[in-house]
Amino acid sequence: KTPGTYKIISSPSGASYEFSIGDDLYDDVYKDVVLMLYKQRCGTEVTKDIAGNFAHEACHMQEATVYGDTSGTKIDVSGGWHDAGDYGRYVVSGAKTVQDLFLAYEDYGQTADDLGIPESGNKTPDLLDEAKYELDWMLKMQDAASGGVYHKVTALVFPETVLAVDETDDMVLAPISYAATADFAAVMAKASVLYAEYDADFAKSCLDAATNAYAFLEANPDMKGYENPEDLVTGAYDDTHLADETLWASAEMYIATKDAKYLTATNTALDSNYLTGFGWADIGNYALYDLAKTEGVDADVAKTAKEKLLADADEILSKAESEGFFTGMGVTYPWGSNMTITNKGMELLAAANLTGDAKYTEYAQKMRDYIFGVNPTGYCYVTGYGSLTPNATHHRPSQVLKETMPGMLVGGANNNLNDPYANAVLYGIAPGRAYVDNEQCYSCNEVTIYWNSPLIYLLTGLN
Ligand code: G3I
Ligand code: 9MR
Ligand code: ZN
Ligand code: CA
Repeated sequence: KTPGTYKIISSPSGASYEFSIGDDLYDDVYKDVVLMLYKQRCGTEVTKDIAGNFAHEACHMQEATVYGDTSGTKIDVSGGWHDAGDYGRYVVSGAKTVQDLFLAYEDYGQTADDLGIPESGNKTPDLLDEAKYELDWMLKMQDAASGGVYHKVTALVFPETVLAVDETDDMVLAPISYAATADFAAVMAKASVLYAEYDADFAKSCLDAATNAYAFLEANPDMKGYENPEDLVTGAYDDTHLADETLWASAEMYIATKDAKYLTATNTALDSNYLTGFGWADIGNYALYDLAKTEGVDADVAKTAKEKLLADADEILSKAESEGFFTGMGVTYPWGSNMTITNKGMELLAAANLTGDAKYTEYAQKMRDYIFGVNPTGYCYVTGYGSLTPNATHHRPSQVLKETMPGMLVGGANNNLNDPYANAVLYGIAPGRAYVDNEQCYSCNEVTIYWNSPLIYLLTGLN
């Protein structure tokens, strides 16, 4: 209980890594994990005073062409965050990131205006400022005529290992997708509620855009999941289960407007075969949680949502209790397992918020501890922190600069060995140990905005 730096020495194990006891241990890492999003900003100057060597001039200012369009029409879709170690900008992963920031702001009154972004001190909470950077871009990704939202903007292929300003290939807008449009409708509807007190005009444009996107969903109920056209080989974010996307869009439209039409849609969606989760693909919990916690929601709907979310959280808890590292991952660590685990932490905190039961919080803490080193590899999976920390991430700016950007959560253990390097060096290794700190191992050592964002939620809540 006495603040200080310690190690544990035992026989026959020897000495542990040094560790600290204190009240403010997560303050620095919190700021860095948030600032990672600023440093991923595209289409604007990223300044040296904040980003150090990761500063850059406005990148990816090329106007984009809609895939397959030969008319010569070019569209300005500058802005948003680079998704990951690549420079693509994808709507579904961006929406998850934004929603996590929204929840951190909303659930814990995280109104800090001093996190060190250019908008700090402007009297708007920095988490909302950072989210708005992505929302402004998302608004450009909507086709005004149909309301549909383009799935992503990237070049046709992933860039070489170059800085953002040096990816000068033509930008292509992938076809409109159902998932992108639904996720867009959901976060825009929620934005219309959250920004009302800070920027009424912006809030209004968010609701208009959400309404227009929702109309697209209604007009295209049978649209199939997004698939990359053959010659467009950047991230697919492909998902064939779209009932959860429909649920999320309907729920947020209902919450934002209280319109009976969206209540009916929400009820219909709650009866459908949707998937839970706080991921980029399985996202039903975003709807369930907001329906369960928001005042003024129809009582039956709120009750159903709460029961379903708690049943899911209890399953996470019981699996977690049965394992040595308390994550309940079993023998499958998929690509981005650190997101799976931080998402579980989010869900447990959501359950704690709905019930006041400290058991959920205790296990949410264990999810955080796994990320910071209580795991089978001993790595602290956040760059720049811990005794053993990733130093060779699949993150193009870090690779080119030969310096690891701090505050990035890597993907972590992945026993599906989804890249050649992992296949070569991790074959046969136990699932939770299937991790290697190597730049080539993009299926275990890349970083993304939506792996950082559930960590932001978790750290905000636990703080
Ligand atoms: O859904 C199944 C689940 O049911 C199963 O239990 C689990 C274990 O096998 O697999 C799950 O599917 C995985 C899916 O992600 C959803 O988590 C796939 O195995 C896995 O291959 C897939 O990986 C995704 C990867 O792209 C390849 O599509 C990652 O989640 C996703 O984060 C990653 O995203 C890339 C972008 O495309 C491009 N930018 C970088 C980014 C991060 O690497
Ligand atoms: O760099 C790419 C990374 O962002 C993606 O997550 C990953 C999977 O889609 O693909 C990476 O790009 C690799 C490509 O798929 C295959 N050739 C090697 C590329 C990495 O150097
Ligand atoms: Zn860029
Ligand atoms: Ca601010």
